[in-house]
Amino acid sequence: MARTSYVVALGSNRRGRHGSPRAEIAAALAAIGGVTAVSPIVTTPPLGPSLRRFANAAAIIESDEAPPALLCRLKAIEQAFGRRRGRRWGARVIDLDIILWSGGAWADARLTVPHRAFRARGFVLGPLLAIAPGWRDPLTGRTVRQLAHRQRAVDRRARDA
Ligand code: A4P
Ligand code: MG
Repeated sequence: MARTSYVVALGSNRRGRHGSPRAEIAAALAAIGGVTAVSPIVTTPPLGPSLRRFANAAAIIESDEAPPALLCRLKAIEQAFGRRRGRRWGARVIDLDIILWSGGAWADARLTVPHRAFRARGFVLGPLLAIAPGWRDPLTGRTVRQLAHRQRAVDRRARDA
C-alpha cells in the first residue's frame, strides 16, 4: 500500500515499567516509530469511572500499513507495555487509538476510522489541534479546528448550565 499517514491518540493513567504516564507515552511513541509530529502531552480529568487523571497526546505517524495491520501492531504494543484486559475504561498503562487516516474512512468488525467518539472528546481534540488543525474529518467534512471549537463550546455550555 502507498505511504499514508495516521493520527494516533495516546492515553495513560497508570505508571508502568517506563515510569510515569508521561514516560509511558514517550516510550510508546518510540515503539510505534514513523512519528512526524507530536503534540504536547496534556493532563486531563478522567472521562468515565477511572479516578486517576490521564496524560494524553496525539501524534502523526507515517506508515504503509493498512488500518487493520496498524491496529494489530498498536494492540501488541499495548500488551507489551503491560496493559491487562479488565474493566472497560479501567486505569491503563497505555491506550493507543487510531483517530484519523489519510486514506479516509475504514470500517470492519474490529476497527472504525475515524474513531467513533473523537468528535466529542476534548482530550483527543486538544492535542490534535496542535498538530493537525486543517485535517478534515471525512465523515462530517469539518476540520479538526472546527471540531475542537465546537466541542469546547459544548463543554462550556455544560459547565455553565
Ligand atoms: N476499535 C474500534 N475502532 C478503533 C480505533 N479507531 N482505534 C476497537 C482503536 N481501537 C478501535 O478498545 C476496544 C476495541 O475497540 C479494540 O479492541 C478495537 O478492536 P480497547 O482500547 O481495547 O478498550 P478501551 O480503550 O477500554 O475501550 P475504548 O472504547 O477504546 O475506550 P476509549 O474510548 O479509548 O476510552 N479520559 C481521559 N481524560 N483520557 C483518556 O485517554 N480514555 C478512556 C478510554 C476513558 N477516559 C479517558 C481516556
Ligand atoms: Mg482504546
